[in-house]
Amino acid sequence: MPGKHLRRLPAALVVAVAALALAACGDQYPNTTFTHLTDLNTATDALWNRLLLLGTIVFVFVEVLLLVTIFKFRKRPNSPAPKQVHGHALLEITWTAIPALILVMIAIPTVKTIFKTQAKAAAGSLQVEVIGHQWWWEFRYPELGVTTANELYIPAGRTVNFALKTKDVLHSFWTPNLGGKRDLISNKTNYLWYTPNADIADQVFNGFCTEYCGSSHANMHFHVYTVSEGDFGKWVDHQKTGALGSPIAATPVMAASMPGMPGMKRDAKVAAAPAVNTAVNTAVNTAVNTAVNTAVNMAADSGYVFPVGKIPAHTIPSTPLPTGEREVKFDDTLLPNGNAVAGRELITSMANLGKAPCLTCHIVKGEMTMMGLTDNSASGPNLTHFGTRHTIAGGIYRSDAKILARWLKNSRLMKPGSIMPTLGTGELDPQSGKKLAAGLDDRQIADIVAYLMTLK
Ligand code: HEC
Ligand SMILES: [Cu+2]
Repeated sequence: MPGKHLRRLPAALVVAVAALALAACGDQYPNTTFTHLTDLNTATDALWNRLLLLGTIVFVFVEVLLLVTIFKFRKRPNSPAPKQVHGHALLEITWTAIPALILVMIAIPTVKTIFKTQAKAAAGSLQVEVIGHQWWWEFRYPELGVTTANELYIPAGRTVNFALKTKDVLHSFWTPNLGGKRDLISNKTNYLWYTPNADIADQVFNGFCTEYCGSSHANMHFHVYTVSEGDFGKWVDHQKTGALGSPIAATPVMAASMPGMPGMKRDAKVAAAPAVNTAVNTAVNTAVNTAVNTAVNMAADSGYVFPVGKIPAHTIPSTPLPTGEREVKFDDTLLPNGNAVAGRELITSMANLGKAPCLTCHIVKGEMTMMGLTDNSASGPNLTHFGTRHTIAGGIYRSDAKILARWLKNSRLMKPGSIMPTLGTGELDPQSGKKLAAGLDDRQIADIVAYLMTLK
């Protein structure tokens, strides 16, 4: 009986609406964008509220009118033809004018907000270059000589101006809690700025790529740490120095403009690198090894690092180690005995050993073997202060020895599409379908892990 079902409809509707309203009351939305944590999100939220209110008024008005019309003027037996309104000038002007007025009421706050948030950032803002890579984020502070990856430090209370660029395809930069999102477009710089509220120091926020960019798009996260001005200063002072234990004092990072063909520049320099390496290596190795040893042994002064204890659970990467076909097997008992000095030797001599040298793709500022390479020529994350970062691989894994060892052995199983090659001996490279004949064994990887962890 259709009538019986119809009578139940209003009750079902009430239940559905109530369920929806209740669902909105939960606070299970740690990545919500409806916050007032920055000026940008405050403005966006105010606009959203205004449009939602206007939209709701229009919706209710139109629906009520519609229902009234349907019921009141429905066809009855013997009812005469209704009065026709075709050509009724007043009516037509009215129903054109009212929507126009509503659109004006929507347009004014929208355009105002667009102009406000698209204007140039205030002079004196902190400049940060955001460079998208498949599939990780590079963050540069050109005025401060700092380059880092996947973890962004910004001082609470100061406006930060992001210059958004990409090294390859389109990406999009979004920290829902703080603001965004804006695209990173090839051969063009986009800008985005916001001011984290002064009272949100010591917090961590999730960031995401929100423009499909290839096989590991979903694995392209980052984290934002809002810190006090004082802590930010300490962090910068340390990050701009060379790696701990390195023989070279801090050298200013090349002002970070993106060269058109970074790959070509790198290749030329890499070709010249081995000769330089051998000459300088011999000269400084002893000194460096002593220094690295010292760095390993002493409680290293790594400036300010965001304290682990203050990182909320929802911002800690929880990607499990791959299992089944994608599992990377590693002898974890080797890790506690990894030798940092041997690891460093290995990294700096891999070119000579005929293996894929880490330093063709990575910068460790202050290492002698890095001479001639600039930040702009690196195609992988800057590792100078790798040990001060809490996450790796586009923020999808925690940085710990077990995970790192498997990453070095076969990153392509750990992250689909990874540009970093498979490096473990006998490992299957899922991209070429071939097993790697000459690579690193577990012992060597354990040593490299130990070295990387000293890069505080
Ligand atoms: C062909 C270039 C290339 C070579 C060679 C290479 N890497 Fe990488 N490496 C990358 C890229 C690209 C990433 C970023 C991958 C991602 O997150 O998707 C990466 C990521 C990493 C990371 C994680 C860094 C972070 O902050 O997320 C570490 C550590 C690392 N590489 C160490 C090494 C070591 C050690 C070697 C040599 C044994 C090496 N890499 C060789 C390109 C390279
Ligand atoms: Cu993406």
